[in-house]
Amino acid sequence: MRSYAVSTDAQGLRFGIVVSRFNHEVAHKLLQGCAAFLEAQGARADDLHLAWVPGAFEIPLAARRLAESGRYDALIALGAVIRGGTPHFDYICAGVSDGVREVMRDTGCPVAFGVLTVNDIAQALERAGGSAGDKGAEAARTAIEMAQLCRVLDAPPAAEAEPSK
Ligand code: INI
Repeated sequence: MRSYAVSTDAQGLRFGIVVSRFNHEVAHKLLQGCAAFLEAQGARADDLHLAWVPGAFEIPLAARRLAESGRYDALIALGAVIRGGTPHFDYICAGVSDGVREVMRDTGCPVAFGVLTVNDIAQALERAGGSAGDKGAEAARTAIEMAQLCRVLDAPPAAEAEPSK
């Protein structure tokens, strides 16, 4: 069996990051983890372009505009949706996850999903660089890996497009 190479090298890649301002403390932590990971892997700060949106529900529209621009190797969606006492949570979660999936499907641009869907603020903070990991950094890693994989899969049939042994 042969596999296409996995790369987490972000040198020379350009990323669009869409961040929901809602639950801003969590959003800033996710962004911090995301940007730190991208830069640690070789991305230039100038190649990380941020689009702030009011809430997670608005993420897909901004992501679609960025994807359609053709300027980015991958996008990253960040935010936190926190369950309240009404079904609102379910509509926001469905809107953002379906919307991001549709952007990927319609444009072919990878979009890493770093939107937390949690029961309370404590669960959100745990996942934004706390005891349960750093979903911002995880999304960054996914974006790099998918950008690199798409490059290899898109390459003309030549040595570099061949799966390695
Ligand atoms: N947006 C979020 O990003 N997180 C939330 O927890 C949230 N809650 O709880 O309501 C939220 N709502 C705003 C929503 O995303 C839209 O901005 C709003 O409905 C206007 O379209």
